[in-house]
Amino acid sequence: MRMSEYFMPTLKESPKEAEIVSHKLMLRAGMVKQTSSGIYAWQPLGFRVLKRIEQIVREEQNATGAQEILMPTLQSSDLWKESGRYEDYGKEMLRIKDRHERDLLYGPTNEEMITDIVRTHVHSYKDLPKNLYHIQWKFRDEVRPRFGVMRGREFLMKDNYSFDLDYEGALYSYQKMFLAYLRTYTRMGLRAFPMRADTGPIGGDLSHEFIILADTGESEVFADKKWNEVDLTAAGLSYDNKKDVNDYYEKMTSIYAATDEKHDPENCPVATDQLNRARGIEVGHIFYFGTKYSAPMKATVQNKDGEVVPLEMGSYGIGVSRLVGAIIEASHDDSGIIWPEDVAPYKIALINLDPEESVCNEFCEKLYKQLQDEFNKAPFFDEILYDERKARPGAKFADMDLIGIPWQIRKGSRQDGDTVTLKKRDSDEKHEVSIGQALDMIRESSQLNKKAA
Ligand code: P5A
Repeated sequence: MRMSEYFMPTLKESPKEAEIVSHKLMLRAGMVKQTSSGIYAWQPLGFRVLKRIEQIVREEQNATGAQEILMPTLQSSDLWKESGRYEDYGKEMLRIKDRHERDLLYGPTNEEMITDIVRTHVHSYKDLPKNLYHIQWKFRDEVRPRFGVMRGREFLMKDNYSFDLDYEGALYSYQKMFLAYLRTYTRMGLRAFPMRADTGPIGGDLSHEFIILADTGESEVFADKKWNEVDLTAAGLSYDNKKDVNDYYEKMTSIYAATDEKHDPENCPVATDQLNRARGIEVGHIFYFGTKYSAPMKATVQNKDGEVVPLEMGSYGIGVSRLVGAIIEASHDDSGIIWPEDVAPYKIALINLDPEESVCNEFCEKLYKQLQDEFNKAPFFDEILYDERKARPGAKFADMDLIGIPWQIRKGSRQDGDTVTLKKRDSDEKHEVSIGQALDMIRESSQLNKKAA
């Protein structure tokens, strides 16, 4: 993408309405625009990051055997009356009437709708287990939408729903998701801790939140200091090996960590001096709730003995749009955002410092094509941002640091032949090297090798 043509409305100053650093940086980088309270339009740079996060979530879900579907944003109130949640959900639910005066609502979550879909088609234990997910916009009329996309009213969620014959099967489904979540956050450059949590309006009594630590986090969290050393990558395990999945889950959940709702200072199993107290952002939440929806909604199957039993269910959510803000909270400096490579809107920035000088300009134009040929996967995932604007070098450096592109190649007319400056955004290291050496250094980075392969 050529910066001279790009729609990237960056701002020099932090807008007054933004209270936390991720919100400030998202506005300054021109990623989003608030269109009403807690509702955002995603501009090109922000949209690309959102799509990258969505794709990582999708790949990790598919790896577990979960199947992607798409349910609508608008739902009929009838199903919610069946489950009993229509009244319970209160003012957070946006209620709408159609021209026939029928009650609709903008879905805050989809337990009812998926239960209805599954009860229509699944009637035998032979059809189980099933795990279905979608990535869809939700609406919750939050009392206090704030912190930009972090607590929006309209927000993008990945939600899936598992259906099993019995408790044992449901627990295995839960544990696979637990593992998949750790892998998902790791790929985004995050350390997300699984913590025992309250279930709120979703229900059930087994639930974990996935929390990343940040001073601006909305929940207070308590965790055994042992967590500082724990490997959260969940690497090397197969989802098909029930015992391995179970052992890993048992190991991780045996180390104490809880959010404020679940932490009981009187009965905390960890000594006070062994306990870390911090603030955290909830980037995911998983629930096992058994037959809470299937029983009242009569979603049943026949078991091996011919008995009709309600389905055992769980649901699993990841805050896809919240993650954009959460990653920035975890990864920034005074100059701007530092994107982890796999979620960066572009992997490589080429900064042409003298677009009006013909030798420099020709070099950069040729290099731009070469970079696109080597690193682009598909046109949609164009990896190269090319700054060929006629602007001061300082302004160009500041913009590239603000928007956080991981690899930056600078070329000016004062540099001989094929010498360029390669800058790494995260470490701020700069290397004066030949373009060949610069590309070797970029290729050595494992993620880019994978993409280019
Ligand atoms: C699980 C999937 C549920 O809704 N039903 C389907 C269950 N869980 S949850 O904890 O309420 O939400 C899942 C994740 O969505 C994100 N989230 C939000 N993101 C931005 N703005 C909001 N207002 C908001 N509310 C929830 C969180 O990351 C949460 O973990």
